[in-house]
Amino acid sequence: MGAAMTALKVGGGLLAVVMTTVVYYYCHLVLAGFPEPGKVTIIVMVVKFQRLVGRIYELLGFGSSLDYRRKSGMGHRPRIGDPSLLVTDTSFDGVKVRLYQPQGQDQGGDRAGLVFMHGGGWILLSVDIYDNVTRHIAKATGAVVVSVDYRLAPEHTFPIPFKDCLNATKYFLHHPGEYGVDPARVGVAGDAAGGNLAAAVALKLAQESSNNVCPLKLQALIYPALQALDFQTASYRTRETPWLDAFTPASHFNLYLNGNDSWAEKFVSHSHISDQVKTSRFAAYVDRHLVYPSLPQMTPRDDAVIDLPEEIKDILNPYFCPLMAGDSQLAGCPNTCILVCEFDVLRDDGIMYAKRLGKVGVGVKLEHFEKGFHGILNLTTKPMEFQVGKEVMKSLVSLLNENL
Ligand SMILES: *[C@@H]1O[C@H](CO)[C@@H](O)[C@H](O)[C@H]1NC(C)=O
Ligand SMILES: *[C@@H]1O[C@H](CO)[C@@H](O)[C@H](O)[C@H]1NC(C)=O
Ligand SMILES: *[C@@H]1O[C@H](CO)[C@@H](O)[C@H](O)[C@H]1NC(C)=O
Ligand SMILES: CC(=O)N[C@H]1CO[C@H](CO)[C@@H](O)[C@@H]1O
Repeated sequence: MGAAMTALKVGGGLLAVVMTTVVYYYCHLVLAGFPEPGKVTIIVMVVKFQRLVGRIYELLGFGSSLDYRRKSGMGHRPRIGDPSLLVTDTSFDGVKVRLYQPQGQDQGGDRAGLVFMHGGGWILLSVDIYDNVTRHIAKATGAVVVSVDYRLAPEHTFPIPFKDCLNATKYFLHHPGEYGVDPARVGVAGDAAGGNLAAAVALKLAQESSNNVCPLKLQALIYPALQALDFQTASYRTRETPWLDAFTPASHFNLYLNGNDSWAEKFVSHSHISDQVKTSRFAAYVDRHLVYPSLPQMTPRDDAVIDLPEEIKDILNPYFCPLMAGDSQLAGCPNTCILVCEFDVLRDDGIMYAKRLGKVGVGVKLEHFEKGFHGILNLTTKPMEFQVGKEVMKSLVSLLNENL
């Protein structure tokens, strides 16, 4: 009995080692083109393992795999004390926020302010997980940073997360004195889904203000997700990564829209919109010509019928998908910095937005990171510290210092 048990344990252990080695080398092969493939491989393995456990968790009836992903590894990290920064959890107009106020060197009410929307596909992550990112930005720029704890989908669908971000930003713009902030130096920023929310807030504030002039000084968008019309852009087709394929953003956009992802397959196969919509001005807003100027430019039809099913009609709403804004609306946007990564299905969304904003006269800086990949902004800390992650963070900080 004892011997059998020992044999079983040794066998199991050996099997685990062999499987891990095989998976490691397999991932390594797939990831040949990536920077620092060894570390990327470990991330892929952790992500795949988490997804697998999530599925088992769901099968066993403990809850949804989303619950598991929210609870597990991506859970709450402890906050680190730091005398140079006053960190407060509070609320702005009923919206929960974490406020980072740099201490010392009193700037007499002249500080810049930055409202930050975190990434995570509108369904995951939190101000806690981004604590290091927002803390670092506040310290490196001397700006007062507001990290918005907006409510998440699928429990809270569009427009709730957007409205939370909008309300928090407006409150900050209306009470700058309380935080020593110069109201003329306030910007918004965000990564991935947070970039979508930041861009939507900037569009909305420009629309609401007089003469279409945005009260914000800057929008800084890091690999933002900006459209749900075309999941077959060049980057969607050729820049999938093991942790972000085309299906994932399609699914997340759907969860944000309707609280379920029953349309996601159709989004990916481009069968969610009719041939009419494919010839409309909305399709021209995501024309590949914007990314590859050598491709012919699409001429939209004025009479194209916009026959979207009720359930998904908001994919044309610019506050849901900022790339769907018309040129006159885009012209009201504040100065813009967009950071995109080569290994990212969302690369072209960012490039298209930069090109369209530039065409209507908005000041735009577009930075493209050859070795960057999606999610790199929060991979700057040991043990998962990437050179390119540090470069993206460094660029973001200098862009904020120069433009805010
Ligand atoms: C956001 O602001 C609007 C208008 O002031 C208000 O009606 C709404 O309740 C606010 N939402 C939250 C979550 O505070
Ligand atoms: C998904 O959400 C939409 C909009 O709320 C609803 O009409 C539809 O029935 C839902 N589909 C599923 C499969 O739950
Ligand atoms: C980093 O952020 C991205 C979203 O931009 C998210 O998908 C990823 O899970 C995050 N990684 C960690 C370790 O929090
Ligand atoms: C304590 C900690 O995690 N610090 C890291 C936070 O992120 C910055 C860059 O974004 C790193 O330089 C720090 O080491």
